[in-house]
Amino acid sequence: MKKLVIPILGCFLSLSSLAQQAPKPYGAVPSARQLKWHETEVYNIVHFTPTTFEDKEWGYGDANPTTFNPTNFDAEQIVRSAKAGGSKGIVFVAKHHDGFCLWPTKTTDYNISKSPFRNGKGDMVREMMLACQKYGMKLGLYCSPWDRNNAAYGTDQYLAIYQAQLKELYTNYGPLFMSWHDGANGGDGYYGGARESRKINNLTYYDWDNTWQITRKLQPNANIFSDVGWDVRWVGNEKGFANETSWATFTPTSADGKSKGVPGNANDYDAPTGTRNGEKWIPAECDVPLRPGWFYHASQDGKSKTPQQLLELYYKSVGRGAALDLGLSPDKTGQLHNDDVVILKAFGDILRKTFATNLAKTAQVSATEGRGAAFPTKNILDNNRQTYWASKDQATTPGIILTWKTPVTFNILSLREAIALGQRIEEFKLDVWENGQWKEIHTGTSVGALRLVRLSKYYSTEKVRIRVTKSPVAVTISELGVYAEPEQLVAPVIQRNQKGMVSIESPVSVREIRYTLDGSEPRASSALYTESFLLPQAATVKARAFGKAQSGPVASIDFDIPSTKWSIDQKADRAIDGDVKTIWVSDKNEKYPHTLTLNLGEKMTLKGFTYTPDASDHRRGTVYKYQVFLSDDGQNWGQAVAEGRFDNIQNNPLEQRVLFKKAHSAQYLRFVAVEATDTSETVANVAELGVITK
Ligand code: FUL
Ligand code: CA
Repeated sequence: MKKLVIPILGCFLSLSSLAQQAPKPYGAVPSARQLKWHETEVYNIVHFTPTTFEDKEWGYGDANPTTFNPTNFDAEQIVRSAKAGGSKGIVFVAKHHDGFCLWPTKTTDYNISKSPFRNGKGDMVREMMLACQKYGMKLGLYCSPWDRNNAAYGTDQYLAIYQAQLKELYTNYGPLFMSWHDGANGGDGYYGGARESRKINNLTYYDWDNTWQITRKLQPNANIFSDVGWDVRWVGNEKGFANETSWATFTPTSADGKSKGVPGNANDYDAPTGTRNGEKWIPAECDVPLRPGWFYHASQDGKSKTPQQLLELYYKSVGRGAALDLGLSPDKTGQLHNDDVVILKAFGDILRKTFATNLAKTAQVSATEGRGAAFPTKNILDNNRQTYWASKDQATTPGIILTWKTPVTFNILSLREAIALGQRIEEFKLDVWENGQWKEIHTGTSVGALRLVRLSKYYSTEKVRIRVTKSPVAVTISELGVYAEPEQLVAPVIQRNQKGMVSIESPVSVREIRYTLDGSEPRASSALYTESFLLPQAATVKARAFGKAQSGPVASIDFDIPSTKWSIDQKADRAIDGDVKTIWVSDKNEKYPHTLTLNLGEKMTLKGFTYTPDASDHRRGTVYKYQVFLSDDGQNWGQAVAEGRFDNIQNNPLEQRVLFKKAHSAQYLRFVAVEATDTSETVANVAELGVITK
């Protein structure tokens, strides 16, 4: 071994004799590929296919390729906006469930060359790749295993087609940082004109063991994302966050629930937390769309998450050692809606401002039970995740103290472990110096790649102490930060109760809130909100907070007629009380179908209906197949005026808006829940049932 020689007090000592050994790795550790992925933290999945032009979430696979005609597609606008939003990569959906390939593939005619885009000469995957290269962003690709267009889907022939698509994508578009695979649904589709339901076994049909070897061979640095691994696991929900305690280690459970392994079943009980001392290093990715759906819908304009909501998701995903994969959806022009561009920029600005100044760098740093000169405290402030401070072996409760000459004001603490040596810390406490003594202000758990503590208020202090209180082995800390977030104006929360009273409130204190009822943007001259008011008719309420020099983001809610005069059977008042948090659940002793009959109190012209499912964590009975009937008298019912399925409702439990083929006049509406997303489920849930009259 080559010995480094450094002069100390005039004599020469070899560093290797001074240096302590590095701590032994603990448990499962990340691969080099995963270590790179951990540095990505925020990236964006982009959905843009014929499904955008059909205004759907899941294309059936029968859209004519000529409908795919973006007038102004601009990969650079998308990538630039993503980057402004703090993102370091794009996962481009090269093929979604509808089967339409956005590159000129040899595997199927159902591809971009048959569309008017760039006169049939276009290759959108390539344009995305070039834009990513230009802006220094990583590229990943998602090619949906479920293909609702392909005639071979469900048969043995399809696997070869799918694998050939992966080979094309992994060969022609440069190095990828991720190969992204979703839950691989099977079910009804066009299938070359068959229009039938084809069920497959998600765990065996795609032969993942061999299919993923294609990624390993052609893209050795691409992290394989799927429900449970190999490299990155789904966090188990599409809400965008991991649990407060979140381990990067994971032991997936197999399909039958009896053994362990990948591929295995995604289950939302384990995935958000991971497994302490799990068999493999498989950190979580939290995917969530910026807008309510993964695809663009004009009806969802104004409903994008606000920069402040994104910030909360950031702290609950990236700040818990996971990644945030934020969905972006270009509109029919082929660009992101300007509202989304503005939101991303504002979100990115807050992140940049917050993390620009690490107050810890101006502190004097001391530590207890350190491992010696080879692992100095300065390693936690050098912006290098590989260098770290460590405690002695056996020292599992060390502390780090930061001291400033004059008090600093902060609300964020950031900690990283040297994860190449495994995830070690189980619990730590944060203290501030107040009135001549330590005051404990926070207890945290798992750290791993990153733990961000966002305190509920700002603290001013001249001393901060971090105490590790539980770890099975010696502790490592690779980076430490103390930050202050800039103060913000937040979108107000608009609500209307069953009596028709609208209230508008800001989650943080603001000078004033102004609102409009005509769909226009609230300005400094719009109506000032002082107290709740009656809104007996359908209207769009928009509201925004105004600060000293600037205004906040706009909150917008499209209210239809209020439910003041309505009544409903089955004791289902919770389904019409205007509150999505109160849920009606059908009688446990009854089986599907479940029926609710709504009396609107008077005859009116109905254009459609809405169903809002329970969105809570451990919900049961999300309705998938439905029928709707209308009646004048509650006795005579004609044929169904609407029937179908709520696309992707299980993973993304949003309000579903269904328009009838034509408007009907009626006083009674009957909602029939035909089947749940889980076909073995017996109960149905309804958070809200409503009508569309506007
Ligand atoms: C899910 C899909 O079913 C959605 O349509 C979307 O692509 C989301 C990112 O993954 O599994
Ligand atoms: Ca370091």
